[in-house]
Amino acid sequence: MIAVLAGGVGAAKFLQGLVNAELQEEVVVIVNTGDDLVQYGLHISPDLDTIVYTLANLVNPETGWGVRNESFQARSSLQRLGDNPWFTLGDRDIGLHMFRTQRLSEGASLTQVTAEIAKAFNVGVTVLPMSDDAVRTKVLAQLPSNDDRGDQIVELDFQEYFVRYQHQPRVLRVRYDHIETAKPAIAVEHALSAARRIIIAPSNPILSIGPIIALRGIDEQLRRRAKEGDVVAISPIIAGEAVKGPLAEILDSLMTQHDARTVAQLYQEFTSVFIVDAADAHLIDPISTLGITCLATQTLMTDLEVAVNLARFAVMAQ
Ligand code: FO1
Repeated sequence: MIAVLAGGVGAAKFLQGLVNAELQEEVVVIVNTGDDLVQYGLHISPDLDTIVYTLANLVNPETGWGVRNESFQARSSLQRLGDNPWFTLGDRDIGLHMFRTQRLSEGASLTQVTAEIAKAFNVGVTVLPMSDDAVRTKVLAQLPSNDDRGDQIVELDFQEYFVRYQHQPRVLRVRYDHIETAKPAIAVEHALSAARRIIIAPSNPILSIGPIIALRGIDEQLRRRAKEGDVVAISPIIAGEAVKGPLAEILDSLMTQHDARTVAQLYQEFTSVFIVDAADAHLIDPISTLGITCLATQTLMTDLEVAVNLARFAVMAQ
């Protein structure tokens, strides 16, 4: 079994490579739910959904999230009613959130509902939310001076920071609300001990992977598996730039640097092998001094073939 720790879009592309790599091995993906939110009473799990839609070949290729060929009638109704829906939900996508919300209200766990969704969408991997408890990522941010609240420092819910404010505000701190009391889902702990290899996908280490590692006991499990040489992480930074999203700015703000080595430092205790892009081959030596094996290959997943090659590389890397 191969277990993958995953955020949204970057992880989903990597998983597409992994399922197409014909490895004849079970794949279990453990997904961040710190980005989850409730909108219009609906429980939305963006990272889980991005992975399901991508593996079901239904994802919108332009955005990397949401459903392709969507309609937005519900959104039009909201606008007519004077609402300002800053979080875009397409009609088909809303159906999925309605199902999840209904099943949760009936007492099903997020793990159960996610399994039902993955089955209905014919996703060939086991998709696990990191926890059945609500952990929520909060971002302490400096609002821009042209904002209504003008130049203030405020704590934002993750999607407010990411979507409403278009990840423009400077990030001063990130915390995971309820992390002290939340438990990892039981299936997550089982997967991490049963997997012969654990791969940390090229996702944001602070916003996407951070909440998973911060769950009680997961850090210990990863430390132990890393010592045994079983954990491989892939850098989401290439030549000092994030492939997608605000990672470079966040690393700069919180760690004062934003190259692949900065990410390797964050994963130092939790990983045995760190994969950087060929463009960062000059970082192999500096990263090796952290006590991690560092390897370089093409990590920018421009098409499925590259994703398949990267997945094979990560599975074999030692
Ligand atoms: N990202 C946006 O930039 N704008 C949106 O309006 C938006 C809506 C949305 C709806 C459902 C969903 O599953 C994802 C959505 N995303 C949107 C993506 C999401 O905010 C982020 O990609 C992840 O949370 C970060 O991994």
